[in-house]
Amino acid sequence: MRSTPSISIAVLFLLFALITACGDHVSSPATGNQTTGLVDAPENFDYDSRSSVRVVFRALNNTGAPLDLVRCNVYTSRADRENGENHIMQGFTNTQGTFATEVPVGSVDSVFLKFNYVGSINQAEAPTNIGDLIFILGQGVNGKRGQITSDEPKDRNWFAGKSTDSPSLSYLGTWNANGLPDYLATPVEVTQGELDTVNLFIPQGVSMTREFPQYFSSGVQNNINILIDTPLYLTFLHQDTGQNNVFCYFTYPTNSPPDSISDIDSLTVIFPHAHFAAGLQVGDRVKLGDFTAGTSVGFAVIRNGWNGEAPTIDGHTFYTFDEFNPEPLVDYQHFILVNDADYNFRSSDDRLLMSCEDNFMINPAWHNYDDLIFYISSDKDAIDKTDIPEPPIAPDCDGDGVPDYRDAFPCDENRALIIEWGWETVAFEDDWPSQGDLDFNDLVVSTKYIITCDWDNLITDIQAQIVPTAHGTSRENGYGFSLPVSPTDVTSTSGYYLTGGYVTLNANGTEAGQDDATFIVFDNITDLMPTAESGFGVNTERGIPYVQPDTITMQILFNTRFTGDQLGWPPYNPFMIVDQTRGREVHLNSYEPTKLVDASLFNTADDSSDVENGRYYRTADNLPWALHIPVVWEYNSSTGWWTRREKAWDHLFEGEALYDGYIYFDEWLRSGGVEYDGIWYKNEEWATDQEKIYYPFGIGKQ
Ligand SMILES: [Ca+2]
Ligand SMILES: [Ca+2]
Ligand SMILES: [Ca+2]
Ligand SMILES: [Ca+2]
Repeated sequence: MRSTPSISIAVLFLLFALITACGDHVSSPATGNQTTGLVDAPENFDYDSRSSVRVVFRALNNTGAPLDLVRCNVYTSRADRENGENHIMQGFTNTQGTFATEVPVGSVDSVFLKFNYVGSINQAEAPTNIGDLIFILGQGVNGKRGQITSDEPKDRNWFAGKSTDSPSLSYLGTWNANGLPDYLATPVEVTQGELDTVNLFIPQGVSMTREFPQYFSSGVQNNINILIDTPLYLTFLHQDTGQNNVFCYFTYPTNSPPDSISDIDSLTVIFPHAHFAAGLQVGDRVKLGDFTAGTSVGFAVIRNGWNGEAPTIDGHTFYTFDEFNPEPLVDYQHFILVNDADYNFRSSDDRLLMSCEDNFMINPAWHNYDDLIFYISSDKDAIDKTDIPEPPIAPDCDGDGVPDYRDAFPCDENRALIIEWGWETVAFEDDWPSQGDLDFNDLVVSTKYIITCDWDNLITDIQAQIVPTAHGTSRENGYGFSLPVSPTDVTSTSGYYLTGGYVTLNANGTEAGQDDATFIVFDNITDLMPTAESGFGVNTERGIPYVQPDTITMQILFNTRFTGDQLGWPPYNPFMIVDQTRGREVHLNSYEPTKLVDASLFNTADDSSDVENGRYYRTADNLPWALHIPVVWEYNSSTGWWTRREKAWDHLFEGEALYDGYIYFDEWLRSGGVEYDGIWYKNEEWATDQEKIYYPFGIGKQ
């Protein structure tokens, strides 16, 4: 059983710390003898735990024409992608249809990519260890259509259904082994303008009943009433469902609609397997037939009716007549039909857009009706468009070219998207230029950056969320970061926490006297996060109650716009200011100090910097004073606590050397980052001595 130090011992520690008034209280380190178990790191080792992958998004239509201003997203989990949250990178395609970016991937094995654009295969999962990822809309990653396999069939018995009636099936022709019709008509080009209309008709990830109540008002027509003899074609635009659906039509005299499913003689199969996995491409179309005036055409989707060889039918079928649908209590609408009025105004034929929802409904507001999307084309004015709603025109409130529905700031011309960089950790040793005890807990800071860009992917402002999670020292340390741009590029800075009186700011909140824009987040951790009466530092000692950290939120606005490559990426160039001595600043190794560093400290004690040659913050053995770890504790908004995240980094108990807690750290060093890269810092049994790694006392291991 773990023993708990008594208060008196803790008080003694505190007194000792106050008396010695130096950093770590555990056997104040003599220099040079702290590397037990450690070997040299290679001269050129950069300590960069981040792995990154280059991702190139290419948005093209079905004839290869580029699609401009399509939003591209990168996530590190499938759940984030499905929720549209925590995108680690976002950007818009340019006029060539391209968005290319470097993406930090930490230790994740795969990334989840998505175009916010219907009208093709628009999402993919790709491993992070295969080099550059090129994701072409509609074609998958690196030519591999890996994301188009169907889901396992889901439980089909949620509802018994109102009716066990099923019409018979009839066919327009044969199909291949995947269910692709042999009777496809000549495909048509689907232009960006048309795809934009489809995207406006069915924006990604919205509740259709909430956003577009006009599609659901009583009296809307979801069937096609033919006024003039015409052929009808159905053109495939999009599939966003795991179900292997069968898509069908049926006819009836306009003046004698069916009263029940048993009034429908047969369903004619249009697409036996309405799925990209069948080999369907955007623009593929089928001629339904030639229809005479006075005929009406309805549609039906048989949920998961493709059995791998042929269409089948049962009661899990959704119709354009709401009252035939299987939900037992309410006649839910599963289809949306809209009049593509803009196209019809310009064109010599007519077009209606149609989409459907293939899930059984409990609440329609939960659904986005984008499981299958088609358009229906006819001769001019051949279809009665009364009671068929029109989609909204695409408003662009701020006129930046990004329509409101895909502009994260619809009425702000300076902003169009948000990149939410994930939480990361920076951990410091504060004995610099002496090596110290290598517990790397003298200041531990979690950072999250929210980066705002305009339509051209240029950064307009950043929000820094900085959470000091621990300080295992008696020194009054501060924290800041710098950006490789001029202080005059900054309009304003807000949210910093300065109490020490030794930092001087310019009017725009950047630090005075700097060539690079420098931001001091806090200048004295002990004001921000005071040491408890019975403890030494905060959140580094066994038996001392955990202190919930505060979050400092800083807003930095730029008056010049920067690319991500110009500004760099979080955590930028972070540094600690030791014990309120402005010149004693500690950076990640090889990162340049700011102009206010006390350069006389370089190459003293254990520091072996070579300022002329850009060598900074390394010992003779190439050990660092600060580490950037691309994972973190996680804030749990329901408990209000920072809690352990599985596989995340936790800092060490006071005085425990990092290499004793994380047992593969030294192998990572020795190999110059080849061995155990991206995993040495995982707080898992195999990689750690759990006795040495901090856990929140009073909360316990989770
Ligand atoms: Ca806009
Ligand atoms: Ca905007
Ligand atoms: Ca230390
Ligand atoms: Ca310490």
